[in-house]
Amino acid sequence: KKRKWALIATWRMAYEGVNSASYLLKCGEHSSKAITESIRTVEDYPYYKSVGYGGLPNEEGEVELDAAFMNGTTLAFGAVAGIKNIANPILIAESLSNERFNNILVGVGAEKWAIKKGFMAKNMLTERAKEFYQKRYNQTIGRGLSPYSGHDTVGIIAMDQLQNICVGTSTSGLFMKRQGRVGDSPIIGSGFYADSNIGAATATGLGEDLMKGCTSYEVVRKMRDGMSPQQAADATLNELELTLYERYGKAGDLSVVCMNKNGNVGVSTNIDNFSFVIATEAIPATVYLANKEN
Ligand code: SD4
Repeated sequence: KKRKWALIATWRMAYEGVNSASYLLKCGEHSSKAITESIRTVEDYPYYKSVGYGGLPNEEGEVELDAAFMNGTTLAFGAVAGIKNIANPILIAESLSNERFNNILVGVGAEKWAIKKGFMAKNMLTERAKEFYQKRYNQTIGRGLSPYSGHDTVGIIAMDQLQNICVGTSTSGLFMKRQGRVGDSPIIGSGFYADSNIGAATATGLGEDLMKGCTSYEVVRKMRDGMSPQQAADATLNELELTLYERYGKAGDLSVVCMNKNGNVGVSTNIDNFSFVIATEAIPATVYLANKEN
């Protein structure tokens, strides 16, 4: 069935953003606007500990953020990694997607460019995130356990009424990540990919494992080769998980959401209670849960 417009997003935290973006799409706005506005909403909300303002700090106690944007009609993309003290990484990523060169900027270079372009500087570390950091530090590193768990990236795919598909991601990455660590979220093909002639995908979970499978590109490739969104999402995660088990005897958390050019969606995960949000002209923004296959 062909949708007029559609949105799908990772995690419940995307709900408010998806809800407001659904009005934009209903009014005929471009999907790029739906992505930047919805992700900006998630970034600005201080209580989401894994994205934007209020995001959790790295090992050194600094909030370093990753974000990306891709326009599936032009294949233009932009991304920032390890950016500090800038209010909305998604807006910087989107603006970089309009450049012919220098589409991915990291750290100081990304910050300089953002300031030059007039984006807002902001201290992204909140007292609440500091407290949480300390608590989690004591519970994990303090007890000799790995801190690298519990991490959510917002990834949103939007198709507008002219069938333009755009995708965006934003995250503070792995909790306690090393300074300068870059995850899958700003890496084209891994954390996100969009081609309006085929569809789009975006991933969340352990970046180091998601990158091994070029997860988002693989989902889109499988849809190009004829799979439905659900088949493509399942097959990609099953194959990746199998590969990881073969080589390492284990796999990190892996989840993916995708959409084809008709606005039909698919979701796959290897965890329980992976929440995601869908909105189309037929269903208002709704939160669903997916579980790993047995
Ligand atoms: C990362 N994939 O930086 C991100 C984190 C994430 O759900 O998505 N967590 O590895």
